[in-house]
Amino acid sequence: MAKKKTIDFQALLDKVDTLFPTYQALDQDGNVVDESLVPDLSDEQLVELMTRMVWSRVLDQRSTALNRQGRLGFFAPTAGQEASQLASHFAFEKEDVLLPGYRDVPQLIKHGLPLYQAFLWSRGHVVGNEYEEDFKALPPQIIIGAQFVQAAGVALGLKKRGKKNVVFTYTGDGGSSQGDFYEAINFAGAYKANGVFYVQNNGFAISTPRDKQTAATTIAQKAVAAGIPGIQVDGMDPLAVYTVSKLAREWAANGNGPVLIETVTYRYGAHTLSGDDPTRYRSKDLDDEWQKKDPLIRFRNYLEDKGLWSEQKEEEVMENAKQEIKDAIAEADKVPKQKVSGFLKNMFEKQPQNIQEQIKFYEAKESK
Ligand SMILES: Cc1ncc(C[n+]2csc(CCOP(=O)(O)OP(=O)(O)O)c2C)c(N)n1
Ligand SMILES: [Mg+2]
Repeated sequence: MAKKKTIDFQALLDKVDTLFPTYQALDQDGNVVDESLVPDLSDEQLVELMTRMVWSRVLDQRSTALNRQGRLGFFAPTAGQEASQLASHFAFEKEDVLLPGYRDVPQLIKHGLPLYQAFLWSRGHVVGNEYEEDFKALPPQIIIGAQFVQAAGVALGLKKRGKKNVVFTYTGDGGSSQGDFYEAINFAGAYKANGVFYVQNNGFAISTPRDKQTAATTIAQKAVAAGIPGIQVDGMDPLAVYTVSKLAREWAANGNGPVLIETVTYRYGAHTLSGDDPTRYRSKDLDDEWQKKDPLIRFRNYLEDKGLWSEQKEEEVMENAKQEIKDAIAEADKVPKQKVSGFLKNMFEKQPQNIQEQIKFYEAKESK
């Protein structure tokens, strides 16, 4: 009698785990641990990247204060995620299309959205969503994962037009459980569309921990079912995030199809400032452990060793950022209060008859 087949299911799982190592260039003290992941950036570019990350930390602090003063509306804190957000964005071109989530406002501003408009978006003011024709981005998506499906469509459009540009989009660990996430990477994979898809794994979807989100050891491995490459990168390491992003962009721009990148990161603050209290689901020990991995600490150490950064330089960057934010809030305050007619006008390129009627109706009302 033939010997019956046995299957070592545990070995199947263990094998998958070996395929998705975490890419890291700098350890938490800023020492190079993998020279092959250190990008060829000029001194000026390295300083620019650090400047953007410090700027983002200041924006986070000031936005929190402004929110508490009632001068901003919706705000999703970003501190801790600077490498994941700004070092990834740094790898893309102006002509690449950004589809951000609600926490990705720093990338959107660095892609070209004027800061005062970002503040108006936070206040729910329609002028925050009025983009210049040639600005390659959509407003931040609040529906979890929805931007992934839109990104798949944009990516296919770029491909069909023969563009060497890509779309890049971000969701979170929670977003990676949504149907939209799977549908998007599957579709983009099938059509080899020009997309780079990020999952910023900050360990929590509001209060739901990562281990309740999926049994998969990494989120990067979810790429396998879509037939596309998936990479897990240390999301607190700006150099590794940049290098992986740059290579992924090149791969996708050259028509090889999309890439999924998981950045392993942490948000220090609350989920949003609309009533979340992280002390109810996170321990201080966990917070402390992640603070030691801070992307600013390790990049500061790295740059100081090269003689490219100093306390004085950082002070200067922080002061400039504070002034820029102050000016942008003043500019946002000058924008007239929004009107219903303004909302309606922003809806369609060519207004259908019923919308035209409604605009007329509200304009008459608003002029009284
Ligand atoms: C379709 C949908 N379901 C639920 C929500 C409510 N919601 C807002 S944020 C969030 C958690 C998202 O977590 P994650 O994807 O990890 O992103 P993070 O906020 O951690 O950056 C949920 C469930 C939503 N906005 N959209
Ligand atoms: Mg999350």
